[in-house]
Amino acid sequence: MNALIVVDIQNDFVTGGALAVPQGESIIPTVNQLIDTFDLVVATKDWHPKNHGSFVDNYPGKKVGDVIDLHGLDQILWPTHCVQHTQGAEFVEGLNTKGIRRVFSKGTDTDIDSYSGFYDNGHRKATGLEEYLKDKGVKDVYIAGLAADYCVKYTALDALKVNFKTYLVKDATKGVDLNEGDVEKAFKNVQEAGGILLTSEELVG
Ligand code: VGL
Ligand code: ZN
Repeated sequence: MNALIVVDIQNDFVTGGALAVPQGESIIPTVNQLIDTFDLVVATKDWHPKNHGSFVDNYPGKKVGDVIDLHGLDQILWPTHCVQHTQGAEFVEGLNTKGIRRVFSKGTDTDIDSYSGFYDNGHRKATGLEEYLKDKGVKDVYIAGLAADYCVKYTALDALKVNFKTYLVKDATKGVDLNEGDVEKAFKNVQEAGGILLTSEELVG
């Protein structure tokens, strides 16, 4: 059984959003094609409380991209984004949400961030995604969405860690690229960890 995991296609991660990924919205037609191709599609949502520990606004004098120690883990500071129940946290209009069977929230704990859709950055708490997929007999996962160099990358790395055969759909993701080359590096990291890079064409035909 295969599943498609659609990562964080939320208003704050596309043009006009608080943490806009350059051209983030451009992947939506491709992601919708993928959604039509898979029998099982799940999605993640970045879903932060408004005082989340990754938000730069909580640290006077700090700027976006600075790294702090958040309860023992390195934490990049981000603009306030994807606050629970706000418009910025909603799926982008045009995404085929009807094709999505279940949504898993992450980043809900103020004290720890969660780039991966499976586990928080300290690998302490599960979102339920692993159990859900394994209960359904899923062996292979295909990953698409935003952002390539953060949540997509870490979702893929965690998928590999918990023994899914893991595919990353290169043209169905876009990155923040805080530092030039971050997206290419992310692809390489996933590949080196055992992930398979492919294009939507190879799936949709
Ligand atoms: C993300 C930074 C902070 C992502 C989420 O979805 O890639 N990036 N929170
Ligand atoms: Zn976030």
